[in-house]
Amino acid sequence: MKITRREFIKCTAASSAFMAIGVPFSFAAAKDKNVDHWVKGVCRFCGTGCGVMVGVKDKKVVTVKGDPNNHNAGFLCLKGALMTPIIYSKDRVTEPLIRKNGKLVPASWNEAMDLVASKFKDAIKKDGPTAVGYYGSGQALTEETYLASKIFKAGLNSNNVEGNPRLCMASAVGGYVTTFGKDEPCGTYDDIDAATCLFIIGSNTSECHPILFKRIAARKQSDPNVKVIVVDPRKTNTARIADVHVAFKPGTDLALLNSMAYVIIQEELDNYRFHSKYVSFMDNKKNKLTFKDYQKFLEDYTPEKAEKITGVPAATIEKIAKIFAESSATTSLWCMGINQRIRGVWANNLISNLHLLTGHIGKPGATPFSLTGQPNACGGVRDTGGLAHLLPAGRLIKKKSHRNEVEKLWGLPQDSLNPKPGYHTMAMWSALAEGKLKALLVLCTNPAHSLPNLNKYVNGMKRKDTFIALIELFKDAETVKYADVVLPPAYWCEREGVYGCSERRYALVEKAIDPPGQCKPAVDILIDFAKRVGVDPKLVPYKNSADIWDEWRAVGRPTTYNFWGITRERLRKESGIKWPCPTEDHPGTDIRYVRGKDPNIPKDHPNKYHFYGKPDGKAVIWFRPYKAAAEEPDAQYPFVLTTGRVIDHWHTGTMTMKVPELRRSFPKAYVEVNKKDAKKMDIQNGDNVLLETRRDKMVFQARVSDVCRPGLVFVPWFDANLLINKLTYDAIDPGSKQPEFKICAVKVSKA
Ligand code: MGD
Ligand code: MGD
Ligand code: SF4
Repeated sequence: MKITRREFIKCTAASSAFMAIGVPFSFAAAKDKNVDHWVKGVCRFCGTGCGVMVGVKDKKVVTVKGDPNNHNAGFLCLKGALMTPIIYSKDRVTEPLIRKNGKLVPASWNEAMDLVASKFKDAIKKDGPTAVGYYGSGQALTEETYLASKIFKAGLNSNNVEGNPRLCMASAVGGYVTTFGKDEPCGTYDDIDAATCLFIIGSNTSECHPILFKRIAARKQSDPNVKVIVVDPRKTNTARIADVHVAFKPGTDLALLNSMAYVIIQEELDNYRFHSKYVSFMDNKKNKLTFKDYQKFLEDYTPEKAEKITGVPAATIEKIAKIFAESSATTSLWCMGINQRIRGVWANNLISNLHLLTGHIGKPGATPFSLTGQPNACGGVRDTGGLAHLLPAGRLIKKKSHRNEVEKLWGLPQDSLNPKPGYHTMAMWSALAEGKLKALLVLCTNPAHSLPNLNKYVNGMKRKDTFIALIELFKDAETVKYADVVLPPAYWCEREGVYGCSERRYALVEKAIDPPGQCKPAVDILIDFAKRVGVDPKLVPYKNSADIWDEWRAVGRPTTYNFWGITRERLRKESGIKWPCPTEDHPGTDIRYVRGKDPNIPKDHPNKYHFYGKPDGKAVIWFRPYKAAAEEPDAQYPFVLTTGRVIDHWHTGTMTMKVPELRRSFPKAYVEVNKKDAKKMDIQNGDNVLLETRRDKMVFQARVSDVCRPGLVFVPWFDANLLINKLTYDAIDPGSKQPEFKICAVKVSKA
């Protein structure tokens, strides 16, 4: 089905109109006559993980439509529907490139891989295994991240395995693990359809998870009693459908959430039967405390006190707390407004606190649901243990019993895995800047654009005595400028592998076409790398990515992730399966931690709820005090700068800028300024505005509106010509090590 220009314009016009309320369109109804065959896959972009069907004609991808059998029921947003031109962009890297005399020049695979291997071997010989590392992505396939992590941790004895999920989901992982003892959400997208209150905090769902927003909007339309609360300092498109939009002072979520808990208890809306049986109470020092202690802790957060911190009227805090607690089923959804903060883990805990306090958990429509950003941050990186402190399926590097279990599964001698966690992302890029890390393999991420406080880290990338091998799709990606070798990968549907989205759903991306030129699947590149660098061949015995999947199933089997039943054959037939899924005839799991729903809980378990991640089976309500952002506004830098996304661009724009329709809708970054602030500074729409932080300054065109609350400015970060990350701050959450992209102090003036 090749869509004609006329049909497309009709579709996009309809889409844009629908997009205003976030309702996407479906190509499903279009005729299929110009397609030879359809191949099943998953959208390349966001963590919603929509199922797609890729239309192939004459060995070329000609179109993409929504998979009617996946959770998206055939719908896609524009980014998903318009993926085709990206595949055929003239800017693809189609042959290996190596830097000679400062310039990247074509080389054979052999020459390029020999160079990469020799640099890694030299670094290890000179400075030991911690002088090398891998920096990956929540967009790489599960097989790729699992393999890279195994090659470095088991093959090279280096735990320097990180990736962009550290910039994204680390606080959510920290939140789930500290509250429930296990990572990943307990509910699924189906909860949206059953919720009577949707509490959306720090998520612009409409632009960043459009197909889920469609579901939220549909739910609200279906029942007038459904209430939507949006907590975001900007009046985003998501906020437009809110019954209550709380445009509070950025960075004050902790005070607001504690205050909601205070009101819930004060109004006797807590579920005592639930929390007295299934919850324990703990302070920051991990002292076990009581419900009474919790009440006392919350006295610092009466609505009146919280009003002073958050700028939200006490009556509004009371109102949203009551809606949250009184609804028959509340689902919370959150994303980067919560995670990208120096107290991101705490903020995650406090959202779960509200669910544990009210018992809004483990029932259809009632769940604390962290939205994942990337299509495979959950399945690929969090689950396979593709971070510096993790081993596969929730195991920890620091735990001897976990290491020993993995050693056995990987056929390694006992106690051979390195017990010391490697560098987390920001430490890794600092180590490169300081010359401690000598050689880095980078896959499917563009750090020279996406790291915070960029100047500092890019200076490190420029060092002559360090080596970066980059596996990258496009010549014009910012990081290519600093790479010593660039290796050409097969893209998305040019190779096969699994993606795992926000709702624990694993789905297969099937190969539809051959890659262009000399491009190779990353799995092949990694295996070649392992062989040349001297990794024991027994560690990489795979013939194809399906072999890696089977090993990964076996490695997950002894854990509560247990997805043994998700075989490749099933993935080919079904449009995704949600783990745990212990056997081949198991349908997958919607609700975790509830007897009869979660296969990890024996049918005869005495308790209905069992939080098996914790030794006592109880989830934790944490006492987390309010703490301000790392860099609050002051007299010199009086505004807050926040950064985020727009609907039509993906991250660093390397892919979406290749799609004319998407590029046209947002050709350039801009700065959103509140009307009242603009008036005071005599700034009109389209004027040049200078933004200056303690790290750098840059000029953007103004968009004057009431989207940002006064005192806040917003810049989208997709534009490689206006790298806003030169201005952002790299303070990190001490628990999750995730940077505070969402808040820094800035001076704003008319340029
Ligand atoms: P952001 O725009 O980063 O997107 O998805 P979101 O987190 O929804 O930030 C969300 C909101 O946080 C913003 O509206 C901002 O105003 C708000 N915010 C800022 N400060 C605060 C605060 O102090 N408290 C609260 N409560 N909110 C605050 C991100 C997600 O999107 C991710 S992580 C990825 S990796 C994907 N990327 C992506 C993309 O690049 N483009 C598009 N179109 N969709 C995407 N989907 C995914
Ligand atoms: P992407 O544009 O997704 O951004 O940051 P990045 O991961 O750096 O980079 C993916 C790269 O992989 C691109 O260069 C693309 O061309 C390439 N690529 C695409 N497909 C393939 C493939 O199949 N194989 C290979 N090898 N390469 C491929 C994301 C990161 O950014 C994230 S996840 C978050 S949540 C942060 N959010 C954020 C923010 O909210 N504000 C600011 N200011 N900065 C942020 N940075 C972080
Ligand atoms: Fe792709 Fe996300 Fe859009 Fe679904 S909502 S089509 S996964 S970008």
